[in-house]
Amino acid sequence: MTTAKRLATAHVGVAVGAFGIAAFMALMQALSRANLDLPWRTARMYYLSVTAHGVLMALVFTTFFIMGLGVALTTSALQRPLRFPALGWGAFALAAIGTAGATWAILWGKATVLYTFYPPLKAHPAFYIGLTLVVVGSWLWSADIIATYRAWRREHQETAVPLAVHGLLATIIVWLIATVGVAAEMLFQLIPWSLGITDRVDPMLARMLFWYFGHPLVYFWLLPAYVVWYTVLPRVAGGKLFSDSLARMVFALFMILSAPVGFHHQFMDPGIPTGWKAFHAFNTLWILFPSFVTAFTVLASLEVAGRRRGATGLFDWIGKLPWSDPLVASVLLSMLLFAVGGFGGAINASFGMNSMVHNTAWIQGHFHLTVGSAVALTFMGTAYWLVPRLVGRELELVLLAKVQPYLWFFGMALFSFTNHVTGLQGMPRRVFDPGYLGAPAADQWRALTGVSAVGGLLLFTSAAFFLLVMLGTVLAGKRTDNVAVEFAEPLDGPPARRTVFDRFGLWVTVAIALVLLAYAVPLAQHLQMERFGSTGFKPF
Ligand code: HAS
Ligand code: CU
Repeated sequence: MTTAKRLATAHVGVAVGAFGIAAFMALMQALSRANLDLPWRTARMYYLSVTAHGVLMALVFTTFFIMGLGVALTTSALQRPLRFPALGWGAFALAAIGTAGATWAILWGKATVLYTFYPPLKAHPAFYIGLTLVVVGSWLWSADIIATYRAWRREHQETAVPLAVHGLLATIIVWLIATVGVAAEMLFQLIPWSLGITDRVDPMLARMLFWYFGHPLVYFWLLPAYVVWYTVLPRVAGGKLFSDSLARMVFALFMILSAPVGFHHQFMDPGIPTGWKAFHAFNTLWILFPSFVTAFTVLASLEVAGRRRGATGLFDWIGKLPWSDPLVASVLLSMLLFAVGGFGGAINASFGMNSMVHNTAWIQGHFHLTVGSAVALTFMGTAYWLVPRLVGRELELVLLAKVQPYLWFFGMALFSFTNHVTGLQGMPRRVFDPGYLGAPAADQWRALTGVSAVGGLLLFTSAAFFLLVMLGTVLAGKRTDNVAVEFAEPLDGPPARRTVFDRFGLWVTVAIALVLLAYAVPLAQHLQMERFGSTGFKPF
């Protein structure tokens, strides 16, 4: 096993472990929402569990999986080892230590602040410092991938970088720009405050910094999934990538448009002028475009695959796709769910309509179709393809791996669609009491929350299948030498030389200019106001 493979395996291992704990928490929440009287059911347990679920799924599972996938794909596509293997291990260790600290704080009931950790809710310093270490670890990982790319570039001055690495570098650029915001929030606000160095914190500034980070964060999750859709899926499905340059254009657009949109999470917040919110709303509508292009390009690639498998009619290529392959099924089903989730995103982003859905169950419906399906289901499918190649063993318990994506799909459909509906009926998100403190509509919501709990059960079963397949493969899979990581070829052949899409410096410059345009004035205005701040609250 090469160092890169060992490092990638370690990352995926932590990711899968975090996923397992988080999935268990989710089961308890789903049952608790359906008003099932579990013996340990209290508000304190509920919020502890939701915090653990959100942090471990959305922040830990994703980040570690992306770091592992990044190492594996970069070294395979560039056909060279990591530039600084020790740095890679250092990054892993730092992120793992940080995760341990944050997880300890949550599970010991010292950080019941949910995954958005909005002040004035206050957590133990280990929570904030732990998550900061995860980010610092991811920065070191980014540096290593960039250094590996630059070493390759020195020897290939005019060649286009392999598409998978293009997408990963776009991911890293989005991430580096985004994390400036959360680093500032942690270092200047939350860490000194939780350590008792300052006694007040400005929640509005914290929310601005958080959402400056929080929206591009979702594309940090999504872009690696897109990398798999563009560069791995067409090959496994037996086709070719429909267009290499469209894919590069998509990644370039994400580099520049991911950040200047954060106020679409704060449409209902006071203190931000309406004009600036509207500007972020327009930018958000622009960023729908690269996902529409992705829907087109990936579907076209799948059509190519279906036709190469013998389809001749208008739609029979859909049936010809290998729907029983775990990777292909995971991605196709995640795309179907994402089509609905993306549609919901456009509604969220439409300034006025946001008032209808903000802080309702609609939002958890939305993000379980995006990060919980487009991303998480794609990552699980990717693990079925990648882990055997990392550990040199065949996939074990294949039947479970084939069924698992379908269980996830149906579970998520039941869970998310019902949450969209109850959200429109006004059911708030993040409220523990299933009677909603006597809200008259609570009876109306009850049947659908029951259905969503059934969805939760299916999802938990699906998650358990995934864990069994992973454990089985690593421990008992048949040894194999068939470990090559291979990528889809573009229909029109690989690009002859690097084009404008490969000029990362240019995209970074435009991205920074757009960030300044979208944030400099509202941030400066906010800082000029008299700010009183708030002391901390620890409800549990
Ligand atoms: Fe979002 C809230 C707007 C995408 C995650 N989002 C959230 C939150 C999360 C999240 C976690 O404007 C909650 C945060 C919290 O806790 O408060 N979101 C959007 C928009 C998009 C979008 C415009 N979100 C994502 C992605 C996420 C994610 C991706 C995670 C990975 N979101 C919002 C807004 C809010 C929000 C507001 C704040 C709401 C509020 O009030 O709090 C877009 O990027 C979506 C683009 C996607 C598409 C879909 C393309 C479809 C494809 C598949 C096609 C497949 C087909 C069928 C056709 C346009 C690529 C295939 C057929 C076969 C045969 C297989
Ligand atoms: Cu957003």
